[in-house]
Amino acid sequence: MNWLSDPALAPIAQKVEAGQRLNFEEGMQLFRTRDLNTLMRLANLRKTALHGDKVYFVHSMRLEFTNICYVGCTFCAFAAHKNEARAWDYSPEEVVAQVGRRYLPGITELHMSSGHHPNHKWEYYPAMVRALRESYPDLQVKAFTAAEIEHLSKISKKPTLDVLRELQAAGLSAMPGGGAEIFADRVRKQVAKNKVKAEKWLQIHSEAHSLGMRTNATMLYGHIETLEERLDHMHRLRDLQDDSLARHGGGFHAFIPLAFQPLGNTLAQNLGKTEYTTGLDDLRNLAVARIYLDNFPHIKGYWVMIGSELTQVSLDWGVSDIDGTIQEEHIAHAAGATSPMKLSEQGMIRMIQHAGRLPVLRDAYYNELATFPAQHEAAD
Ligand code: V47
Repeated sequence: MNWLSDPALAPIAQKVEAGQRLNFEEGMQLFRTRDLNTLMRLANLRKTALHGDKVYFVHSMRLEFTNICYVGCTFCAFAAHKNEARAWDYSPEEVVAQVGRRYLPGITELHMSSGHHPNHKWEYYPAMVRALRESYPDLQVKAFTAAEIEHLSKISKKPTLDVLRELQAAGLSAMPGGGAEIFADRVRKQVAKNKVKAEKWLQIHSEAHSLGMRTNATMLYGHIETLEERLDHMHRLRDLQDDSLARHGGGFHAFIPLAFQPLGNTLAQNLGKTEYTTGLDDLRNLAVARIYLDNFPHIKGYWVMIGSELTQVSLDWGVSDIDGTIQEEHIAHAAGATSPMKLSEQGMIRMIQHAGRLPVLRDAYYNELATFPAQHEAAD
């Protein structure tokens, strides 16, 4: 039986089945199609060709060392002025103490990103990484978005490559994918006009890749961007990944779509963007990413922003990684995320097993630490 209900998808399906790359127009057809069954099937095909039944997760901890930030991104509800009562700002010693407060045996990844603090000196940052590595030698520190790296370059008056090199020498393991937002100028001017430019964001990731550091890439969607602008964002990432793979033998681990959380930010207040993304838009976006970003090892379903129920469904839509247990998250929750603050390891295993997949516990480098085959068929 031929399940295809959109004839425009026939040549695209052939290409995906043959493992061939899609061009921009074909990517747009995937975004526009109403034949969501076929979109799901093709994304699942690509995901299965790469990873079989495996779905990855990490036992992790999140820490935002300060929420003080001068940048003023219009989607952000996390940033605070330093005189506000809700502002916080940890010294390197306090960062270590905060990690101690959240630490659980088995946690391997510490993911940190924060505001652009107006007063900290450059020395604060490598000192913090060093202090963490000394106190918790088994924790892999994945920290500092490309936007933060650019900020550190400005305050230290060092080129971004040197900033990365020195942070790596202090013990930085990998970089998260934040700060990418939407690369297209039209949108960037309205949502993040004082933040790192698209070209610089890409350059910084390229530099990290040249140092052998693996990074991630995000895309903040569901606000004022068009579907073309989403695909343009993915296209620029695909180009950079080609380059990094050719020149440095590796680059991005994962692409992570971030669903816009609409509360308490000026984008919501000034442009009336007060709605959460819809479930089908989230799934469609993940599926297009899985098919279009054919050189990315993983597409991440981020349960904090789309909820754990939809994240479980997304395992049929191209997702091969569901991030981590986290312990405490503040950026999305400040903007209205309705998910819990953390998940247990057991909860993540159950979510994956009950979707008929094989849970794989990984670390920040994607080393496989354990697998959890289901003992019996799940009834619920
Ligand atoms: O950089 C801020 C985004 C990012 C909102 O690399 C918002 O593994 C939606 O980068 N609605 C931080 N998004 C989170 C992030 C991330 C998350 C999960 C995994 C990884 C990874 C990285 O969150 C920020 C910004 O792009 N953001 N406010 C909001 N209202």
